Amino acid sequence: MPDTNLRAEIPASELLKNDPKNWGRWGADDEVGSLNFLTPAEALRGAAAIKSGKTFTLQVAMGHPGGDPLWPGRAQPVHVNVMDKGHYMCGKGVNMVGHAEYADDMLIMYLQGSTQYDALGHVWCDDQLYNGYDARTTAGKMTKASVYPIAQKGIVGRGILIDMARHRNKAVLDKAETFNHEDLMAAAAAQGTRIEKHDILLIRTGWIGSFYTTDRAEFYKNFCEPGLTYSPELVKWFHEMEIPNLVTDTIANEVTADPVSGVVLPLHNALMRNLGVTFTEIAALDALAEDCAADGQWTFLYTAAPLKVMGGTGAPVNPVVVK
Ligand code: UVW
Repeated sequence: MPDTNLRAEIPASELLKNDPKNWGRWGADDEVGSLNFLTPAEALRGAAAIKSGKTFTLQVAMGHPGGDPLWPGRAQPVHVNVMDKGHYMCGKGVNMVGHAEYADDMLIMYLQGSTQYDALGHVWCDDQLYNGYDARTTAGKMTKASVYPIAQKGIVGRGILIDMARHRNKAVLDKAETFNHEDLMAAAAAQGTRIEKHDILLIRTGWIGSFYTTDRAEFYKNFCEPGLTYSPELVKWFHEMEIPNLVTDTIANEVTADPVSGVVLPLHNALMRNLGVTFTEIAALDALAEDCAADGQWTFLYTAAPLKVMGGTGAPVNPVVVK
């Protein structure tokens, strides 16, 4: 378990107090934040990055026999067949005229329990969500900044993959290993590409891939994922680059605990709550990264739409990339 209960010396709001915010930028009722940067022109810029038509899907398997990668404390999904051949064999199947039979099932899971989009209101501090919405609007069911408006809009634009693990000559970044925007730009340059304004930013650390090959106790021991680390300069960079969407192959898109302040998940507040950058977590990026390294093409069309869960704090998604 990460030490999420550890009382940091500095509250998140104090740490971030001088950082930019996009609140009000797209109106008092906005619920999709930086996705507003994804205009039709950005969809065309993404389409212009298509060269071969090769397609990749970025969701991890749901209900993997070895378990699914989850934030500590969240329970594994429960997948139950409520109708199958067994029901017919013991006379409990639903009989239909013409004798067609069927299988049915249900899945009980955390909405953040697979590759998923976070709602902009998913994490907050100081009793205020993205755009200044009152945190009490989360009670019972989110009535502001839920995942539903994100699902309604959909995400289409130019994606760029930065393979931080490859850049550091590692299969997987270490626990608690950090990087910043300058590292991202250096990795992009080493890949022979450049991060452009309004790019959908995909970052590979190798972490989620390692979940399936690492002993579970070892994976969760002293839990601290590798990832981006907070600094005012990093937030300024995201603000100026107008990044609409951050996609990573980690459970929470950033180093779990900020190594300087000890604050847990400060970028959820700095980027998601304050700037409205949408977060896509637990993405499967290994196959895409292999292909990008092989053909030298690190940019592509990225498309995604989470499930339309009304009032959801997040929702599963299977993004599609076309190279
Ligand atoms: C938490 O909610 C703690 O993290 P995530 O954004 O990964 O779901």
